[in-house]
Amino acid sequence: KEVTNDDIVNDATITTQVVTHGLGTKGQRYSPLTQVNTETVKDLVPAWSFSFGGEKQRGQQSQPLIFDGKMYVTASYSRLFALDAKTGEKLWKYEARLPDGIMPCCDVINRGAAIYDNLVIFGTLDAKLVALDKDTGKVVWRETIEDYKAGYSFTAAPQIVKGMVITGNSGGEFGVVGRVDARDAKTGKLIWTRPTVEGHMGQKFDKDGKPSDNGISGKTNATWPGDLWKTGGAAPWQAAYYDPDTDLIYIGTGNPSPWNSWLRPGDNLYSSSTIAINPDTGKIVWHFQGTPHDGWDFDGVNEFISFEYNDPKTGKMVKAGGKADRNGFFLVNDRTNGKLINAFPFVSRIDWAKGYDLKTGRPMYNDDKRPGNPFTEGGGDGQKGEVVFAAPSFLGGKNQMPMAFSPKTGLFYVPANEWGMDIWNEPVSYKRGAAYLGAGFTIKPLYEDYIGSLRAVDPVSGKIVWEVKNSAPLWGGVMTTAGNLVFYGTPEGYLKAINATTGEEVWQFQTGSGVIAPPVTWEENGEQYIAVVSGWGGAVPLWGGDVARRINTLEQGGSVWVFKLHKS
Ligand code: PQQ
Repeated sequence: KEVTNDDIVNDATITTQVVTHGLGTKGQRYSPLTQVNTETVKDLVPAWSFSFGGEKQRGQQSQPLIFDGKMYVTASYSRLFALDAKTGEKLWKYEARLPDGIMPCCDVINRGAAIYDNLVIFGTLDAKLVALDKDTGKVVWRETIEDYKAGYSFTAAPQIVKGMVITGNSGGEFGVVGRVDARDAKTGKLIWTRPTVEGHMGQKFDKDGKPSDNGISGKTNATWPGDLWKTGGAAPWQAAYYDPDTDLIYIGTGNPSPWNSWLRPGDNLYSSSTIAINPDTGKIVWHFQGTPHDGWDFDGVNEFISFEYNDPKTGKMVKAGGKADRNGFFLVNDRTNGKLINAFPFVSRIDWAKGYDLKTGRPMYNDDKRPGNPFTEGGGDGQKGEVVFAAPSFLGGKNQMPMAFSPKTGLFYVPANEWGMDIWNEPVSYKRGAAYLGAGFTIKPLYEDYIGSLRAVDPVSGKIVWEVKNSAPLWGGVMTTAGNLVFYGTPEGYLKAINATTGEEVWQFQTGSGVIAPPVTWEENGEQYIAVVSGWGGAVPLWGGDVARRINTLEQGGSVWVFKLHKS
């Protein structure tokens, strides 16, 4: 049995499989399954667990895929396992041979694979894409995305759109050039490439591999001074999503390089933005920049999730997209043209801006919360600019962990974090393959009793309907179901189920290590299964400053857990 384009496009409603990152290419992470619901969830028990083994117990962020009774799940250090979805029995394993010099910024994680035809496709930390025969694990094709020695890496899950595999790249902390690529999923051949830093030319390739320019990303040099656009970052390091209705690919772009914003006056397009790309041409149809001229490492890579609502004033249905931006604001845009409809905080404290002007779509900055210019302040010695305290921290009101949207409740379920940072600027110059920040920082908690908070967010009213606080920062994705449940994991090791309308906790299970990955669900032979990967790691223990110290008792791991209802 092979995965077809229909399987991909209809993944959100086919309950026997999970063949896309996001439980559907729109990424709503909503399942219509109801067997596990607010009444029955108390009987949810483990069906099996599988250990990734090895000495390489590090952060595990993979969203498993399910097809034809098999699970395909990636693990730290660029590994991929095929398992029997019912028993957990190992069918095969692929382990990439990684060179010594890989440069992932934030742990050796991977967020999952894509599956198409007879292939399971995933990206490796040395910035390569590998397609494996899904039945044998044998390599069918392998392509290099970019040179890992220049700081490129790959951590995201690829997405399949119209038979193409869509990927971005990582490396924003090393002055790489962000890029979205489309490849023929069956052969790995490049179809188009779309740089996400203004000034770089995109290309489309014909059947014989002959390139033609498909437009420059904006005007050359208009928003970057001098040569800085050549190393501008804006890495789209998370998954792309696709809405068949608008026929647009939506992907977020990361921070501009370097972090020190005084070195790069201007908006620095298309950093920290949502961009909508035509899948046939690879051209940018619209962009919305959440943090123009970012000075706080507010990558805009957070997922842009298509949803519909009825405008309370006109009663008309609006084709919207929602994004819980790393910068602390929940942004709602018209997904046909990018126009900003609504912007409101989803965290309790935001220092860098007062809000957005809905007319212009631009943030209203608090200028005194931009870390100071080392060349005019802090003694003017050119070494260290004025330190400012600003919230959210650079790890964001939300980071890589994807939120979920329930068309049933009309609510987004957002894994948010409350923290701030001391941040300052320093001089820096670009050196290939070296960190390119020009900034220093220390993350600090805002509150004694919690950092994480799962929040039910109404995208129309801008209200937080309920929240469940968590001591450690939340770092795992969310799933919601027609059983009126919200599932998410915690660094403390729990997978939890919450009543989607009330916020009441109705179930939890201790997985033995921190959960920083999104759960999935499917059914087989009339039984609903729920799976999540467990294994603490990611950016927080590496970059979390005072917060990392507060939670340094958490243990690493590496396993998949699968649950179903206990039959009495
Ligand atoms: N990855 C994590 C993680 O997995 O926990 C957290 C982060 C990344 C960040 O906070 C980043 O800023 C970040 N930035 C880039 C980039 O700019 O290229 C890549 C990644 C990544 O690939 O994981 C992260």
